[in-house]
Amino acid sequence: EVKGVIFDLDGVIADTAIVHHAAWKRLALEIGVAFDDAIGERIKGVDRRGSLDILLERAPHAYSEDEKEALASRKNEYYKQQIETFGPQNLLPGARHAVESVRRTGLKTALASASRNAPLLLERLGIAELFDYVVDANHISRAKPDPEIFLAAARGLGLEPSECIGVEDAAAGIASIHAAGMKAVGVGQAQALAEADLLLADVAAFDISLFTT
Ligand code: B16
Ligand code: MG
Repeated sequence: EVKGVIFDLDGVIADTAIVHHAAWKRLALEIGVAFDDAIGERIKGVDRRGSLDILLERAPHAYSEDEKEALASRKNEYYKQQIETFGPQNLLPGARHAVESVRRTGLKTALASASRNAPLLLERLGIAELFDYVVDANHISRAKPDPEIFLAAARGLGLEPSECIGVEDAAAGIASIHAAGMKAVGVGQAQALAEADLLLADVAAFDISLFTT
C-alpha cells in the first residue's frame, strides 16, 4: 500500500533542469569540452561534483582538485544568477496541484533533491510547506544513483521504502529510487527514463489515484 510520495525537485517540481543544463553547457564551452544532449542526460539529476567529473571525462587536459572546485563554483554562480529572479511562476505546470492532491488523499509528501540550492529554491517557489519532509544534498553523503537520499526521505516520513513511490526526471534518480526499493514514476522523455515503472510526459499528468485504487 502506498502511503507516501517522494518528489524530486529540479525538472519535476521546478523548471530548473533547463537552467542547470544551460549553466553546465556554458562552462563546457568555456573550457573546450564538447557538450551534447547525451552528456546533458547523463549529468541530469547528478550532484554538482559528479556532474563536473562527467564533463571532465572529455577535457583536453587534467585539472587539479583546486581547479575542479573553482569550476564547480563557477557553474553554481551561473546557475544562481538565473534563479535570482525565480518565483512561483517557475513551478512546472501542474506541480503544485500534483503535490496538493497527494496530501488531500491523506498521503505524506517528501522532497529528495540532489541540489544544495534546494532550500533557497523552495523558498522562492513558495512551496516549502507542501512537504512533510525535505532531504537535500546538504543532508546526505552519497549522490544519486545511490539510494541514500530516497531512503532518508522515507525514514523522515516514518514509512518503509516499500510504502513510498518516487517521482523523477533523470535516469540517475530512477536508479536511486529503485535501489531504495520503491516504485519509480518517470517524468519526461521516454529514452532517458526507460527503467521507470510508469512514464508520464510531465508532472501535470501525475494522478495519485493510479496508485491508491
Ligand atoms: P547544485 P534534483 C539536481 O537536483 C539537478 O537535477 C542537477 O542537475 C544538479 O547538478 C544537482 O541537483 C546539484 O545541484 O549544484 O545546486 O547543488 O533534480 O535532484 O532536484
Ligand atoms: Mg531532477
